[in-house]
Amino acid sequence: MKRIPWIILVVIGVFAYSVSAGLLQERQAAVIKARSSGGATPTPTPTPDPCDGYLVCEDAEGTGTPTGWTDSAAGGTVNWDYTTTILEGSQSLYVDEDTADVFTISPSVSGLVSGYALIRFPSWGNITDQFLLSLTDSGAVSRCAARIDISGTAAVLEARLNATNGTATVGTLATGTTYHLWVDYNDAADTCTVAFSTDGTKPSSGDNVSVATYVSTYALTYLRLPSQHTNISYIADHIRGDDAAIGSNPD
Ligand SMILES: [Ca+2]
Ligand SMILES: [Ca+2]
Ligand SMILES: [Ca+2]
Repeated sequence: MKRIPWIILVVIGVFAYSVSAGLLQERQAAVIKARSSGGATPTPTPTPDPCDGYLVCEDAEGTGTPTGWTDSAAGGTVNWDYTTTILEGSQSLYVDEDTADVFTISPSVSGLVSGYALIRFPSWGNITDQFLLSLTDSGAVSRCAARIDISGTAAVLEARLNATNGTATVGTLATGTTYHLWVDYNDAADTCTVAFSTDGTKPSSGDNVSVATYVSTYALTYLRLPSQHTNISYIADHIRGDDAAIGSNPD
């Protein structure tokens, strides 16, 4: 038998080694891939989100008018970066006379619709029946609202459902105090309820509650913080809106 030249044996040997080394590398890569994809994925620590579940949630902490809000400054100013008196965090909203700030709830909601805000009056003059916080329909008509009557150093609130007013609160508000304010439209009960407190506990009845009753079925599209009179300006913060009741000290 003819002998195979040694050089050919060397070439065959090198080729076989290369192929086996390549296969080994591929196998190792596959094992590494399988380990990395099959291993336990680290679970990130959840960051508490105070806005979870709310349809409207604004603390005025960013710069300028937040997404979803429209400023309507007919004769005054709206300042979303107010720092003269801060109700919470590092900035608040200041709504000056003859202005309004409107959040568009999309899609509109019906059933039980609630609004909440921290609110404080630096100063004021006498006014009656001025809208403060209201839930309005797609035509921007106020359907369930908190209205304020100011006389001297004291103010009272009244609920208004469509055009029907509830009895004004016995409890009064003053300048220079921060209040928690709730407005609830309840379609099933045909009521609009306004409540306020200084400690964050939501009263369901008593001196600081006003209820308006009117047979109604409204879908609500906007949460408005209006200031429609030259005698009223206020600071607001921690603004919430929801299609469920907002209770005491909401997140
Ligand atoms: Ca704030
Ligand atoms: Ca801001
Ligand atoms: Ca109804």
